[in-house]
Amino acid sequence: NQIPENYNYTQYHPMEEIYTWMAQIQKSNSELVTQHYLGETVENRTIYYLQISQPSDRTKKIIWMDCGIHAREWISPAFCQWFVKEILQNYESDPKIRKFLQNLDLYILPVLNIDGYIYSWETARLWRKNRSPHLNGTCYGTDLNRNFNSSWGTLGVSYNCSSEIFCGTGPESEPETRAVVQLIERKKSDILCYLTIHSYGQYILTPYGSTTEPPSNNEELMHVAQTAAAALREKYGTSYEVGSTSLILYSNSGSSRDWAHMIGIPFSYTFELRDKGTYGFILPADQIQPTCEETMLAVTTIIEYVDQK
Ligand code: ING
Ligand code: ZN
Repeated sequence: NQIPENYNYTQYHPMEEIYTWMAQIQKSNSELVTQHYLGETVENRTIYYLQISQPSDRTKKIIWMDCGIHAREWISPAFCQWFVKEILQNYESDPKIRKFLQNLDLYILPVLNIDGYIYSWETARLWRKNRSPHLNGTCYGTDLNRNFNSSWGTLGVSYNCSSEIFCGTGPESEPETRAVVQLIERKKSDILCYLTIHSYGQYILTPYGSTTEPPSNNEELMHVAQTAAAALREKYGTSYEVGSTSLILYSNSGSSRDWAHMIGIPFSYTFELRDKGTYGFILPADQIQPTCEETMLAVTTIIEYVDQK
């Protein structure tokens, strides 16, 4: 397999380069990788995801991972790209990867909130939301992680469109949210695991954010996340806290992770990558590699576990 050699995974990349990277990855790994259309953003940009599947006759379960739901969390798209690179580079030599690719398809969405990501590069580094215009263009942006149909609009949200946590005008009011929902709904009986990658804070968050009532498989969800956090820590000693959003942080409604679990996807987690606030969203590029290496260990731990189910 060919990984485009000129791509620097230890730098952050503007959206144009990520589009080119996606096309190159599919082109040079056409046996394994397919680039699919997911939908369109508010500003009519195309959202793609990559499917990594080993050719096979059997129907396989799916691991979903999305990155870049929040514009300023640049380490998140960097991790999705790193993850794809690692899988393609190592699946032949690494028996663990080979094994789970026999049973599982990986669906990777490198950047969901493309308009916001571009805005964060070009205009306002700390932009979080998408770029939907409201009140005749006097304020912009819905928090996509408050826009899903999971107790929408009830907790930890704002109805004011100038707020960072504006939940939108209704559940799934945003095209970016609907793009994810349509695909996941279509595939949900095959999806084992839903991972959504954010920063920062160093947490693996379990459902739910919208209620402190634990999900039915809470013990297993917690056990797997703790095992993943332990694997992550092995690499550089980075500590992650594990628990439900509502219990260890604060309550919020309309998150994609809550929604995914509520529609029946058993393993649903939010990752909050490095750091704990020293640099926050502006994580220096020299931390991309260690962050991605350690996160890789956590994510593959989860994937190996759900593969054994
Ligand atoms: N954090 C997520 C957010 O949507 C979250 C997840 C929710 C964390 C509630 C804590 C409490 O806010 C980030 N960083 O986006
Ligand atoms: Zn976020």
